[in-house]
Amino acid sequence: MTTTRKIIHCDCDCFYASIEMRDNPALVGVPLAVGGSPSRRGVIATCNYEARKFGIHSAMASHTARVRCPDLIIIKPDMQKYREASALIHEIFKRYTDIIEPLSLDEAYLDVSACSVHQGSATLIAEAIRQQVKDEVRITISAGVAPNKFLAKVASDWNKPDGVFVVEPDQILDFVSQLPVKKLHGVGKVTAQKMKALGITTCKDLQTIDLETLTKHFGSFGERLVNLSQGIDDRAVKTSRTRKSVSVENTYAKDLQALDECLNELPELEQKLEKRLQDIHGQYKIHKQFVKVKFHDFEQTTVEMLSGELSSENYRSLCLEGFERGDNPVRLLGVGIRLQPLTEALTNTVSENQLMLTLESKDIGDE
Ligand code: TTP
Ligand code: MG
Repeated sequence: MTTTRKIIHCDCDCFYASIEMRDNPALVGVPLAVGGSPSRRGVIATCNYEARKFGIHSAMASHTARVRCPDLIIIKPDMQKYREASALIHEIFKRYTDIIEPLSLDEAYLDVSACSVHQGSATLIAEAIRQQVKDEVRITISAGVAPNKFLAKVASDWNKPDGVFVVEPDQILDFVSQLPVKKLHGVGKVTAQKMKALGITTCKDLQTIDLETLTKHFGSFGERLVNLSQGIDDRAVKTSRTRKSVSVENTYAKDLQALDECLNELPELEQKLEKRLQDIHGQYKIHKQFVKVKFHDFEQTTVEMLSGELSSENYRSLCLEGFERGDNPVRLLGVGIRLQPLTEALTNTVSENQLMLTLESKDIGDE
């Protein structure tokens, strides 16, 4: 059964950069990025739309960004300011509904099905939110309005920046049919490539493939693909996120015999973990780090410690402790972090670095 809801997905435009332009008008109209220093292997957190014309984007090395646009101004992130703006925006959301699912500091789903303001028109509510953010926070926020989360998220990107796009229930099939499969949640580069090989590039193509074939190629994701390709998505807006930890692990073809061999594997695992964290940037603050060790005899142990950041040194000492518990060859190593949702973090005072799960946190320069 499908549920009909009124969902708004709100997403600020070039969030960190918008705040910086708001606070320093000299930065308006010129290419601007927020991120780490090019000279210290820094990374771009975001950039304004002028800078995007040069092909600059989030997670790009600041050095590369400078090469693409020598006039680019790069400023250090000021997380405190961004958190304050985020809290103000959240207050505006709360005027319309309590069913809010923040995805990051600048982005949230709102379920306004039960809201009676503006005759219950989600379109008018979205416009009111956009106007209030403009008036009270002095930045722009784009919105997508649709009967479900998937379509609302795609829609908020449709008329960015400073835009709104509405998908009415009777427009769903037309809207979704034109979408490239890459727009589907869960379809990354590899899956998109696999689909391309099967002649599938848009949702319209996907609609013509039967469930059996999709299951054969994409496993249990097949059923979800059938639904998404028709614009069906029954996920509710969740007010408190349930994810508690993120981890990556590796089972080795040949057991690791000594502690040194284990320590040598850590950098690769940490890199993988950082990659996973990019997907959920801004949603959580790091609470703990842990290492999991499974020994040759299948005994397994997990060692953890309180920590607000991803520290390689911590992983080394956790690994040492774990290894010593078994003192046996190791067949599997894992590294991970335990998380607290940002909603909790927003109400606590948290230290500067705790919220920054993204790459740039490691390389903040001081230009
Ligand atoms: P986004 O909403 O992904 O990007 P944006 O708001 O800068 O631009 P857009 O107009 O396309 O929405 O991310 C919100 C903020 O999160 C962004 O301003 C900076 C931060 N961020 C990072 O620190 N690292 C990243 O890799 C990304 C994607 C974002
Ligand atoms: Mg944004």
